[in-house]
Formats: sequence, C-alpha cells, structure tokens
Amino acid sequence: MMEGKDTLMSTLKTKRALLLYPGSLYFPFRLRHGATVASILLHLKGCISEYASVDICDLCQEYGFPQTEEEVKDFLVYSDDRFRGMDADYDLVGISCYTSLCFLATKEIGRLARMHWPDATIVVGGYHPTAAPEDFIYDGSPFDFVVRGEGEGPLRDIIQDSLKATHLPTIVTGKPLDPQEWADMPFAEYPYPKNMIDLWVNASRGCIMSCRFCCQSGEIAYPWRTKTVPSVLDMVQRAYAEVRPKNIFFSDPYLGVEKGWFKALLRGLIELDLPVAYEAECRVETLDDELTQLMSELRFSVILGIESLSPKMIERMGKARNPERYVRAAIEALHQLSGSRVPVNFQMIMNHPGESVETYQETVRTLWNIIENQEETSLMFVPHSFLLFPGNYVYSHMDEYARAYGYRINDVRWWTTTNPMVACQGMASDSLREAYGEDCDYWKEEVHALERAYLHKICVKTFVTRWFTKIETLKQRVPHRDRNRDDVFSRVVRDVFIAHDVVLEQCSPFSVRNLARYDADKRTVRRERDGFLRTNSPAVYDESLSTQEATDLVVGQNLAKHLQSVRSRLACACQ
Ligand code: B12
Ligand code: SF4
Repeated sequence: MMEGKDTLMSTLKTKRALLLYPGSLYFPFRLRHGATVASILLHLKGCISEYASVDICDLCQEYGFPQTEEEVKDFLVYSDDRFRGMDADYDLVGISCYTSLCFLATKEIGRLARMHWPDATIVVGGYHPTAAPEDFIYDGSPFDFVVRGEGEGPLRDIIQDSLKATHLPTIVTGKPLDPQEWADMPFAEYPYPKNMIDLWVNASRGCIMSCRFCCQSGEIAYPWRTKTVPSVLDMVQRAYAEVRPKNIFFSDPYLGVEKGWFKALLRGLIELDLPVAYEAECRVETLDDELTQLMSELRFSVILGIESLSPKMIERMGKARNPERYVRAAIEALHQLSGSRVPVNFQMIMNHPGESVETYQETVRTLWNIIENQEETSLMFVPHSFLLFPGNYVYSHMDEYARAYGYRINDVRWWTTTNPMVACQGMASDSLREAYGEDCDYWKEEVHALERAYLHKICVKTFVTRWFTKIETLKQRVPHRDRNRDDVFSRVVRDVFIAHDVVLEQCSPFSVRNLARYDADKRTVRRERDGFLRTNSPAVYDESLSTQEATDLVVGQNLAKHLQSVRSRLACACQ
C-alpha cells in the first residue's frame, strides 16, 4: 500500500511548476516593494510542493517597476531572456496578479510565458482576478484558469490533474481554507534571501468588517479565520530560525479580531524574545490598556487604517456601525498609543467618494487638534489618495455615489491604461468641485503641513531603531538593474536619501519615492530637498545652516550622529 503511494508521489513529483510575480507597469514606484508578495508565493509553493518541484520568479524583486514605455520594453526583454534561461519544461505556470496595479504586467508576462511554455497550464490568481475575472478572458488569452479567492485548492487540483485545462480561460473559485490546512511557508526557499529582512507571515485571513472601499465588501469576501496562538508562535520561531529577518510583518487584514487571542499572541512573542520588530494592522476598537502595554513591551508597531475623523465620512465608508463612537475611539487610541510610545502608522483616505468640504475640514481640524495636544508623539501620519478598486462596494455602487455626491473618475478602468496615475483621478463630490475645481490634489498642501507637524514632534527615541532597520531594508530594495548604473536614481539615493536623512522616506511629502520622480534633474532634487528643510522647521530657515546642522535640529543630535556613520556605510554600498 505504502509502496503504491510512494510510486504515485514520485510520479507526481516529476511535475514542474513555476510561480511568477510580475509587479506593475507604468506606476511611479522606483524602489521595489519589500518582499511583500513573497509570502503569497511561498504559501502557494508550500501547498503544491508535495506534488511538484516548484520554482519562484519574482520579476518585481529582480527588475523593479518599469514606468516609461522604454523601461517597459526593457522589462519585457529582461523577462524574455530570463524565461529563456530557465532550463525547465514547466507543466504549470502560476502568475500572481496580486492587485489591479499588476494587470497589464500580468497580461504581458502571461503572453511571454505562453510563448516559452506552449503546453503548460497557465493559471492566474490574486485580488484583481478575484474582482474582475472577465478581464483575463479575451482573444488569444494565455490563461487556462482564472482563480478567484484563495488559490491553494485550485492549484492543488490543477497539479493533480483533477482540473484539466481546456485552453479556453475557465474561471474557478477557491474555497476559503481552514487554517489547519494551510501549508507551512517554506521561508528558506524564497530565492531572494537578502530581501527577507522584511518577512510577511499570515496568522489569520478575512475580516469581520466590510468597509466599502475594501475587498471585504465585495462579492467574494473572505470569512474570518485564525491559526491558534501556539501555531503562530511556532511559525514565527521557524521563520526567525530559517531566514533571520529584522522585521516580521503580519499580512492579516485585521490582527486581533479576538482580543484574548491577540493578548496571548503578544505575551507569547514577548516570551520568545527574538531580536526582531513586529508590525500588524489592527482596528482602534480592539485596543485597550493591556494591549497597549504589551505592544510597548515588544518592538511592535501598529498600523491603523483610521481613514477619516468625520463621523459622516465613516458612515459613507461603511467603516463602523457607530460612526460617532468610532471617531471617539480613534482619537482616544491615538493618544493612548502615543502616550505609551508605541509606534503607530495611522492612515487616512483623502478624497474618498462622498467627501465634502465640511467633512474634509472636520478631519483636518481633528488631526491638528490631536497633534497640538501632544508634546511628543509616536504617531506617523500617512495620508493616501482614494483609489477606486474593482470588486468592492464603492465600485459596484459608483453610480449611487455619483448621484448622491457628484463623485466622478477619469477612467473607471484605469488599470488597463498606460497612464494609470491620470486615469485613476477623480473628484469625490460636487462640494469639493465647487471649492477646488477639478484639482483632486486639493488636500495635499494642508495635509503635508500636518505631516510635518507630526514629524516635528516625533519622539526620536521611539523611531531611531525603526529607521535603522528601514535603511537596511531600503538598501535591498534598490532594483538590481539600477545598482550598477550611475543614473539619476542612484544619485537620488546618494545625494538625497543617504546624505540627508531617513525621515524623508517615512514622513515628508518628498519621500524618497516621490523624490525619485525628479530623477531627470539632480538640481530639482536638491531644490526639493532644500525646500523640505526650509519649510520643515523654523530653526532651519537659517540659510547658514548646513544640511547636517539642519538635520540635527530637526531630528536631534543622536540620530544625526548615527546617520553620519550609516551614510558612509551606504555611500560605499552604492558605489
Ligand atoms: C497585507 C496586505 C498588504 C501588504 C502586503 C502583504 C503581502 N502578503 O504581500 C502591504 C501592506 C505591503 C500591501 C501593499 C499593497 N496593497 Co494590500 N492588502 C493587504 C491585505 C490587508 C491582506 C492581503 C494578504 O496578504 N493576505 C494574506 C495572503 C496569504 O492571502 P491572499 O493575499 O489573499 O492570497 C491568496 C489569493 O490572493 C490567491 N492568489 C494570489 N496570487 C495567486 C496566484 C495564483 C497562481 C493563484 C492560483 C492564486 C493566487 O491565493 C492566495 C492564497 O490563498 C489586503 C486586504 C484584505 N482584506 O485582504 C490588501 C489588498 C490586497 N491590498 C491592496 C492594494 C491596492 C495594495 C497596494 C497597491 C497599496 C498601494 N497603493 O500601495 C500595495 C501593493 C503592494 C504590491 N506588492 O504590489 C488591495 C487590492 C485591491 C485590488 N483590486 O487591487 C487590497 C485587497 C485592499 C483593498 N483596497 O481592498 N498590502
Ligand atoms: S477593517 Fe480593514 S480589512 Fe476589514 S473590511 Fe475594513 S479595511 Fe477591510
């Protein structure tokens, strides 16, 4: 009996599979994201490696983000060469179209994969295929299967031949798996070990809420499920033993749905006493004194998607059942976490459909109020411009938002265009249109002033360690193609980021990613940097101060001293 099973297993093992992440085309990112999608590829690899030998190719790690037509061409030449160099006849090619931003890259990489492996079964999965599976069905589509929802089940069926390709795209929906069925992530098998400084692990999936701008409000909302605390602790310990990350991020949409579970996890992590920093997304309603205390004992940063501080907007976003109570809880949580020096990255969605001048001003006023009432803060304020994704409530009720508030967007299918940053723009309401015309960046000036106000009060001690792990991480995130090129990007890194300060990366309107956009002209970069310094602190209005002295004044002597040594180390690394 056993022998028969072993023979079957070894036959199945002769199959070859390739898991690909194509990244995105035409988006203004310069630095690669950290090893974000790695966790998804590793989950998928883990679940089929019993049946096939599986390779991973993360083109985004290798190439970065092509932005211009020329770079896109170069990226496709790179990918074509890369596939040609792969000495394997794959039976299955799985492509992760993680977000809608990956759509065009996925189409192109799917086409190349079909050219190189004409007989392979090509499968696409991720959030975009979940939201808009019909986008992958067109004349000449290279895809055999379009997987909606969780990918493990369908991939296993395909590799075991219980789902056979008809060479016409077939839509299949993966069932939400029980956490006990999740395969272990083979951390050490990620082929880009240097990028494992940031490691993503997954303790739970799904969410109990259904905010209207989130995929959880869509047709395929994942039900909430979680691993047990001991199994999460085992996973974290194994991850640390295998790849020694500096940061462990939880990719859970909402860690801590159950307070008791969350507290037990934090206590367990404190006991493990690993030299890593943790980060996770949570909701304000979950936080209490004990959780705050546990977070402050651990190197734990919390991400809070607060989104708005106007009860009306909280209602329009479907963020909470009791909007007034939610806003009160948010303000209280921000004060409490900051008082305990827990690093917080709190995010706001600006220009969300239905936002009016009144709701916008209410949010901004409250944000000023919060920071004016703190002497020092551990709050990092991160605003985002609303982006309309398919597959959520706002998308499917776009017409209602248009009728009720006057919401309009340039192109509802922006992800199919080669100018997505313009196509995706729109005004949230007639109220804002009356005040600002069609300028959907109306909020930027004021909100960047707010960012600076938070930055001014940042408690350097709280963030110093975080910034340093960040530098290490950023070093790994310079795309390979840029490492040996003395192009403007390297100059940006050298002249601005390295020689200046890490604060820019995290907190300023001219973050390193934004600065990279000025890469055509070194002088522009310098001007922006100086502009940042000038507006950032009254102390640095003094023209006689050098960048170094200005930095000292902004972030304190200690950080500046460390920056000095890091700067020389990094300057060597970049030469
Ligand atoms: C954690 C998270 C992140 C993390 C990344 C974590 C990671 N693992 O990579 C961070 C913070 C870095 C991030 C960044 C972004 N994110 Co995000 N993120 C999430 C979140 C909260 C959970 C996703 C997750 O990791 N789940 C755990 C993993 C294990 O499961 P999974 O992702 O569901 O993967 C399964 C399926 O997608 C499928 N699958 C995926 N690939 C493939 C491939 C094949 C072949 C198959 C068969 C199946 C398959 O199978 C997987 C296993 O079951 C979701 C929201 C939510 N509520 O789920 C948003 C979400 C995915 N993010 C979103 C967006 C837009 C982004 C950003 C573009 C934001 C931005 N403007 O920068 C970036 C893009 C990052 C990138 N690399 O390109 C959107 C995507 C919407 C869309 N239609 O595109 C979501 C849905 C939030 C939303 N607005 O609704 N994100
Ligand atoms: S709490 Fe977060 S994950 Fe849950 S529905 Fe809202 S935005 Fe999505």
